[in-house]
Amino acid sequence: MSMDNAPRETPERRAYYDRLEPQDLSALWTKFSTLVTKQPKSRATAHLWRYAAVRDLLMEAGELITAKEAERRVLILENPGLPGDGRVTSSLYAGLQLVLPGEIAPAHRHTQTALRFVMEGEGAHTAVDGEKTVMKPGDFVITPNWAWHDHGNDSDRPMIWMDGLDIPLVNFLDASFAEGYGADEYPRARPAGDNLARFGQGMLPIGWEAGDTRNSPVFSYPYERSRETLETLRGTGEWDACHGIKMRYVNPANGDWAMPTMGACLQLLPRGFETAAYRSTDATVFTATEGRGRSTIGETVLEWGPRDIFVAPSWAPVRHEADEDAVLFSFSDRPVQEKLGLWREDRGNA
Ligand code: GTQ
Repeated sequence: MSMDNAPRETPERRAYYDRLEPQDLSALWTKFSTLVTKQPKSRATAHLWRYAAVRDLLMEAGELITAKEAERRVLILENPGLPGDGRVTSSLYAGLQLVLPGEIAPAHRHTQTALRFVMEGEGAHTAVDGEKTVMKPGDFVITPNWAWHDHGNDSDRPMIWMDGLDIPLVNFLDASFAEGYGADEYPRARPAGDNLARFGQGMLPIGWEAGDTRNSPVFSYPYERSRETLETLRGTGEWDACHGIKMRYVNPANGDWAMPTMGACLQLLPRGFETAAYRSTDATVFTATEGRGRSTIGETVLEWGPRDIFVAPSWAPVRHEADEDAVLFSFSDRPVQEKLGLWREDRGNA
């Protein structure tokens, strides 16, 4: 038998296979090459969601249901190759969440980890274990698993952010627990911005005992700072052929990714830059915060502008071209794959 082809089926073998099924058995040699593939064969496809189109539908949802009744008023970005599954990649979930002025999405917690990437609006907040963080476009905010969180909007404009969660991964492991707090807001524990002051300034409180460092003690990474970082590094001219200038959001307690199950990055592609083809085993969700360009993912060419969201499946070659200075936010399950010794990349000759 070869890795690629199942052994020939004979009438005797067929009759035998038919007798296995009622006994809840099957013969490995008939499905070896689909169970143990020579390389990743994702059902997920490359796809792009136009922000304007999703936004229109999300605003319609704003008239259909309150954030409170919905618990979370979100339109899920479903990968066309995984229809109906609530998945943007095989392991991850993404959605766009709307909180209207005056609304509260009530406090709850779950074993799924969440990230937020702010698309639109300013002045609304998310609270993690009773500490508010006020959000602006481009801010990256994390909600560690099992942390209480509620969202509120005291501003006078709609607030929309992208949610990324490890829902499919946690459900695959049958490890989902969730509970409501029983009140709209979890009691205020610390002043807004406390986490950033304590842990996000290149300093740590003296005598601080890290304890469980799987999640970053910083849960808000303001765009202003990340964007400035990219701009400062632009001056070095040290462009990576596959990534331009690309930074990952870090857990300052241990240098690891900010969350154990999802890794997030921000990258700058200057006007006219074309990246070399790159592939890796972590299927990745991208959104542009600034600029326009196109990404060729396998055979699919996706034209993107600000706030459009697109996804690249595992192991599909990705090339980005920037028509204007462009900034891409991205997230994937890379931290999980790295921990398990599964993560691979292929930089071609770059
Ligand atoms: O904000 O807690 O998009 O629990 C999906 C599930 C957001 C949230 C989602 C959630 C949340």
